Amino acid sequence: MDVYKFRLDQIKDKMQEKDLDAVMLFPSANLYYMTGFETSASERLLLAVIPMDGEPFFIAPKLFEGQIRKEASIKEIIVWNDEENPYHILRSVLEEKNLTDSRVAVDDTMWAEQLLHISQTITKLSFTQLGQLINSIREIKSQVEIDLIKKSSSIVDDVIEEMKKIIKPGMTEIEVAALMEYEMRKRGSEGPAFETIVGSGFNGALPHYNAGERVIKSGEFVVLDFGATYKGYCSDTTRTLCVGEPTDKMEEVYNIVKKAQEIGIKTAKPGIKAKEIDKAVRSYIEQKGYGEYFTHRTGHGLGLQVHEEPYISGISETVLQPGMVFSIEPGIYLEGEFGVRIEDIVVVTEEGCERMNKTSKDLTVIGI
Ligand SMILES: [Mn+2]
Repeated sequence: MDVYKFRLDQIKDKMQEKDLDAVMLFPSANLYYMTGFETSASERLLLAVIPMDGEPFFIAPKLFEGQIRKEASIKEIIVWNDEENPYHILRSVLEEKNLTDSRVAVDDTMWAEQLLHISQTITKLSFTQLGQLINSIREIKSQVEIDLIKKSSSIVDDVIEEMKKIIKPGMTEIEVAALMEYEMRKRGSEGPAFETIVGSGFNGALPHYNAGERVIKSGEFVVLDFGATYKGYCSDTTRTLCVGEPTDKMEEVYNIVKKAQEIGIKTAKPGIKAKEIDKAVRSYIEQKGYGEYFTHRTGHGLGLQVHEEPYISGISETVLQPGMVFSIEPGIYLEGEFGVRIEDIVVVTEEGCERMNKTSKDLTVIGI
């Protein structure tokens, strides 16, 4: 069956459960997932509306008409031009379709400005968040989606191998990030899935640091955390490479993180709760005396977005099922000294889980 027809049926089942009359999608991963049309959000109102009864339709600026016709699974497109008021047009379309007095689930990332305009123009609509309803569909990946995430992951794996040869003391973090992004695109990626992290020395102890002008020195760790997008699907991996020889402490911390990450992978299997992975990983790090330096959850789901359901945290009651894709990425961060993080993406299988990243996790000395 056509993938978009299948997804439409799935979302309609959920809409029925929640007693919704329509779903309104804004330019987002959800819009791409449901229609095959991808664009970034802008000040021009562009929506896909999925009514419970009747056919879905787009309301879109004239300049997008051709692209939507080419890419989207939805055939009805109501266009507006730059001289018109799109909210008035939306109101008359909803009147025509008998939808002005209805319960609508809206995309979580819809701009407040646009949602407020809609609610002020069509006053009888009542709104709820689409969030969990569509996430519960998106968190189980199809084989086609799994293959795309694997391809995206193989791109970043290759880039790590490349960087092992390229990174030398004296380069800045930004230079390294630029080369990583170039190498990703060279391998077919549309662009980075998020801002590339190159954290050298003490910057590696800041988990969400990006990349700066700091010069990489010998005897330091450099944390590379980055992802590609491939046909919309993200990858996300972290390797901590050692430029020059590590100290005993660096080696000790590295091996604790590596072991903890492997424990996470061994724990992941269908039927357990996501929090059990976090617990297994965290208890090992605690037992080694570094518990207070592991300051974030163990992982996050990934697909069209780099962070999505299921989240692998100490409070996540989500029961793992085959087809769920997420990261396992413990870290230890010693402020002012250095940080270590190791991250793989895994997919839950019938028996356990499969790693999508294949690059070595052994302590690797480079740049000499
Ligand atoms: Mn990650």
